[in-house]
Amino acid sequence: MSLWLDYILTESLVIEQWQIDQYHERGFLVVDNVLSELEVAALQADFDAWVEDSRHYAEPWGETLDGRARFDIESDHRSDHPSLRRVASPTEISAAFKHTALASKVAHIAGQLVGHRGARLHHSKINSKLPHTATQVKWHQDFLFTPHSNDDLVTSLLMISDVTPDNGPLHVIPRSHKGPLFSHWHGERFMGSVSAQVEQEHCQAPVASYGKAGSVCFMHTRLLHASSPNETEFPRTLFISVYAAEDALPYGDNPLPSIHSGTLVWGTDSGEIRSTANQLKLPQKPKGASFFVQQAGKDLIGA
Ligand SMILES: O=C(O)CCC(=O)C(=O)O
Repeated sequence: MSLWLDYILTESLVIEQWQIDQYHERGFLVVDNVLSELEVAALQADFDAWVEDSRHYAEPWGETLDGRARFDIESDHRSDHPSLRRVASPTEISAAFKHTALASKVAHIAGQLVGHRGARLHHSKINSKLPHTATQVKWHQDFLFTPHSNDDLVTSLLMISDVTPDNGPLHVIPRSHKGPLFSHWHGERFMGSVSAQVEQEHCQAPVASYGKAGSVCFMHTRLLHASSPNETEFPRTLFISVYAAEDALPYGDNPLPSIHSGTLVWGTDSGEIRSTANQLKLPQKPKGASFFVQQAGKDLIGA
């Protein structure tokens, strides 16, 4: 490598080696102040407009590439109590979200954590818990939704609002990425969550991940995680982008296909495929607007 190229690569590193080591050791890493107040404000403004829109709908609405709804609402949604829980692929309808997922420090840090030669965006979404809303996420591992030929995938969860220990933060099981992949099938149905027995045996010592708006939790794709409803008056809004090593070949359907899926966001494209040993049953894609319907046992597939 030339000295000049070496210099450019070193200068472009945005986290340090101890942070990369911590991510690999614990399976997650929280980095504060990844985005500036101005950058977060642009994301918040677009999101606020979608929440205002949601007051006019009683069902999921909008359309994404595969014909499913872009905006998904919780069962407690009303015009005077908005409960917009998901915006799928916001990069397609907002310049601010597109820039964040494809060209910001979030993408560059994800690239460093994925390692190897480069990283691609796989999909993105907003998960929102507005004040006093019921949305919860059951224990799961992301890789069971997005299997690839190798598991060098990282999920970045950018805090658009302040996330506190009380407003429904993400909970993770440190080091669980070093353990097995647990089936998310319950009998003949893909439910998008681990069994009650796995939860009992492996999910009893969770750690909350929280921080100021602009912070990001980077999470390994095998890490067990979940979150509870928001019973506070403060919103909890996350912009979630999933990145895969550029040499990881996706298996099965992308659950949130987008015109930006597969975009190289860091490093180079080697043209190679790398495989690691994993065994799992392919997921079912939800027929409804998002995986929340699968976890609630309300999806039509297999019903
Ligand atoms: O929104 C959350 O709290 C967790 C998000 C999550 O686990 C997911 O979308 O896979």
